[in-house]
Amino acid sequence: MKHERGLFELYDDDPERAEQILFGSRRDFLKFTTATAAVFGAPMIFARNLPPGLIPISLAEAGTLTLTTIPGKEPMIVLNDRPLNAEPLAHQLDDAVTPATRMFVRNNGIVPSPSDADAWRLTITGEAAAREVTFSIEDLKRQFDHHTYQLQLECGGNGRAEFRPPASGNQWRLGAIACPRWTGVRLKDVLDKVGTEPIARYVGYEAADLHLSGDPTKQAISRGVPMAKALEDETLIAWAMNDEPIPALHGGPLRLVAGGWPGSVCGKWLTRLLIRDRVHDGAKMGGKSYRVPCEPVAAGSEVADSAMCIIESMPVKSLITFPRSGITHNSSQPMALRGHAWAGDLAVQAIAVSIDFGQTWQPAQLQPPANRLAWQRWHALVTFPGSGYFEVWARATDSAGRSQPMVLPGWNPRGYLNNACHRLAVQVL
Ligand SMILES: Nc1nc2c(c(=O)[nH]1)N[C@H]1C(S)=C(S)[C@@H](COP(=O)(O)O)O[C@H]1N2
Ligand SMILES: [Mo]
Repeated sequence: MKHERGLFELYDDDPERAEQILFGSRRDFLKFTTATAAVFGAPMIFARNLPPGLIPISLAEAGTLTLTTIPGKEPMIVLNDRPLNAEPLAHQLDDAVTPATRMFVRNNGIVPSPSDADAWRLTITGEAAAREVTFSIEDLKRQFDHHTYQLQLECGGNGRAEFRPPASGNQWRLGAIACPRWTGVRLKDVLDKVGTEPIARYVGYEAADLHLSGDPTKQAISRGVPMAKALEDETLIAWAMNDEPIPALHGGPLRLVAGGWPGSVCGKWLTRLLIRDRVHDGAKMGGKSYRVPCEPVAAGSEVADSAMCIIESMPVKSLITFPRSGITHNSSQPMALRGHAWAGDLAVQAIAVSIDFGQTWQPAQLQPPANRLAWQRWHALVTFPGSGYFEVWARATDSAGRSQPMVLPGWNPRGYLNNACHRLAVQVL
């Protein structure tokens, strides 16, 4: 940890000195080595393409890989244990469908103790509800058609750790994304049955977790989605994840899932849905929470709350999930790569990879999604021109033609929406 912070600080304060330390007088030879990470004295064939000030990814990753075991999970990076917030490494996300054991956990409040699904109740109410109706999970299962979709869920703050100046909050790296299969009923079918007034504008959720202060009059989080998103086929009130009851850590026995938007709209431990006649004003809907400057601002700016807009669809993004960063590879063999790409409400149109710090790109093979709002698998084969230190970069483009930035996108006060290209360190022998 200490080493990483030191290196980032050095780059922030004095990039020229940082490069001097890393490369000495030869910019084509990475001379820095550490015992904890795959960093080595190695030539860099494409060194002239490495943008000045960009820290070689193997160094940015050095020393940060302390993994902790959480019940029901593979060892992960724990960012906070009160409340529990944890994320896997990129290579742990290699499954086409994310298993619970490898899914990140994001809690804002005190996690409720496991509850009896039979006793669980969900009440639909609000100023724009035609009436108030309370359902048991059994009622939902009996009264409505069941639907299963694979839906991506990414925390709005995924990638926050890279922002400079730093943004407060959990320092997510890359792993706050998952794409399990969810089963439940369509929110739209339930709203239809309850009845909504023409003034209906938003659906907000309330949940059973307590505010961190323990004060029962305060909510940990109560967000939601506008009617148009609520009425999409894929927006579910779900009781199952990957054909099992939703694990307690992930919001079981009942949660909302609206794929492609910040994960914070997907209320866990769902107790009430409010059909609102206005933009929902629950906890973490206002101020700087899950909101970004409506117009781009300079890094480090003060931004008035009135100039902040609610995040809706997440931006296009991708991960390299195989191989893992820091591996060694024999130069005589091509290297097989694979990963996922996703694009909020949109589909991914293309994905390309680069082994020369973005100078040239080669298209990867992209598969269609299992359904709308599910991430897409991609594969590529790259050949290295010799031995040394290389980085593999992946860049996806959405169906509207927007691509991932190669380095950090627009700074914002809370460090949301970092969709910069994923970079992998490879030592080629
Ligand atoms: N009730 C409740 N719902 C919640 C949260 C929470 O803290 N409480 N966190 C939200 C956030 S910010 C995210 S990113 C996702 C995380 O879902 P997961 O923990 O199942 O990965 O749940 C969302 N739903
Ligand atoms: Mo989140």
